[in-house]
Amino acid sequence: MAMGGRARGVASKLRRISAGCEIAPHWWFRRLLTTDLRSRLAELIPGEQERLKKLKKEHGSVPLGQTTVDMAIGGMRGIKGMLWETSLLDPEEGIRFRGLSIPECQEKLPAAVSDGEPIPEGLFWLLVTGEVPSKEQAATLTKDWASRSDIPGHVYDVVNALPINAHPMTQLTAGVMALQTDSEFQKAYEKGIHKSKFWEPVYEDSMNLIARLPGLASYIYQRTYHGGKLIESNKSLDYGANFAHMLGFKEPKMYELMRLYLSIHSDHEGGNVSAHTVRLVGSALSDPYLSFAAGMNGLAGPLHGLANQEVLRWINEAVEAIGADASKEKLTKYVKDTLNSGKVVPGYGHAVLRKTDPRYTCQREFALKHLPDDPIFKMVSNLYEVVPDILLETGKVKNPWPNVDAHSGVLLQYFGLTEENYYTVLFGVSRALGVLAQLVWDRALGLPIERPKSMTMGWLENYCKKQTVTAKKK
Ligand code: NMX
Ligand code: MLT
Repeated sequence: MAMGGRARGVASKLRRISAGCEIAPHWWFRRLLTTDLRSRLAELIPGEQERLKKLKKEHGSVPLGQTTVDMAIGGMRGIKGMLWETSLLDPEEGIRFRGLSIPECQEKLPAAVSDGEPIPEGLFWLLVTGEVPSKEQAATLTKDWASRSDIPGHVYDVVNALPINAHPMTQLTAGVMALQTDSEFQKAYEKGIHKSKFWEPVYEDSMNLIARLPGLASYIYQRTYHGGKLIESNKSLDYGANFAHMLGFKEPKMYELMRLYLSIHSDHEGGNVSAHTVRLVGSALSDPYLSFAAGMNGLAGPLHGLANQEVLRWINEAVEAIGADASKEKLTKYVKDTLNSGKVVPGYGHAVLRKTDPRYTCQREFALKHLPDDPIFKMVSNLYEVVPDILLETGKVKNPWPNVDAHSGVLLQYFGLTEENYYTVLFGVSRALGVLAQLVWDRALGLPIERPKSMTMGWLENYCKKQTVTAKKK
């Protein structure tokens, strides 16, 4: 069997070390040997704290750009105002998780099957440490999460108190709030924990929450759509496959889809609504459950995570109205009718991206590999041919290209997960990986409470008048 990229890297490093060409730094061996994420994190934190201190001391007053009135009234677009370590978004190239693009993650991170998709455990290790984990390190996380995954009975009671037709995202946030009774951070804070140790219970809460989300989310699915049958978790499966299993799917390709899905939706730097909300709420030292639930309420908005549900509904309506094999002319009319009725075209556009989202591209590649002849996939491809030009014609849309949500529904539907109102819950389970990895670092780095300055219209008007007078005098 061919050696994977990481194994080749390790082998060549070992060769260079044993040939005396290179001295192995002690941390390099530790990095390979430590299979416990918390220990590895504890090793990394002091260095990162020093790095931040140095950055602040040496460059604290370097300006990062100018803020304009447009930015202040336009959703703070373009303001560089946050530190976020786990990922960085380039408008042209898309997301990089700790420096790795999606194809690089697919190549380097551990997979469950040969040439398969990365498992979320590997991605989480990468997000937390900045290091590509070994298979053993990722497997330790699988076990660790499985051991933390039991859900207290009252959580089901809280979810069950909601009517069956409550939106699955409402059920999810209620369930996460019910899990909060187990918060280690809250207990430790009440006991007077020293702030240098905040990250420890935040790590424990984050790991427990991530471990319990698939159980909670799959219960919501079973309860809402399949009569409430609880499928026991299969602890021999990895996180993504076990989640698919608890949702009631057995097809190995669905396991692969879930691994890919949970990996690519995890993080999209810090400014998006869900991530920024988790950061903001966490900055008040609200525990990870409170912070994550708040972020999920933001993800539930149709301009953010709920767009995946909107996309599939919109596509299914198109299939009904004009047929799955509709001509480009008919599709064009359908898209224009959507715009003319004062709605957005779901799954298209982005606040930061200016090219096709690589998360769309990798899902397209998955479809080309596993469902090339699916008529709905073909419609998604045909929409790609017509939507961007129509959006450009409006003269106002800054990014006419598809985002992650334009493609996810068609894949899920193909494998039998047809209930589109549930899709944002999947997004939420994945988003936990990124925002909670960062939340641990927020506390480890001692980031302060967030509090940007706001202004009234009157304040802005006066300020701008004064600026104009001063400019004229000069
Ligand atoms: N369909 C119709 N109009 C659009 C679209 C679209 N897909 N995208 C942007 N516009 C409009 C936007 O509503 C605004 O109009 P107005 O001036 O009348 O208010 C104008 O174009 C300029 O907006 P932009 O600066 O291009 O986009 P902005 O950064 O404000 O918003 C989104 C970004 C993502 C909210 C927007 O593109 C959108 O509403 N897309 C459709 C919903 C969607 O797919 N959301 C999912 C995003 C990804 N995610 O998972 O979170
Ligand atoms: C996300 O994944 O959070 C979305 O693409 C929205 C964003 O980045 O603004």
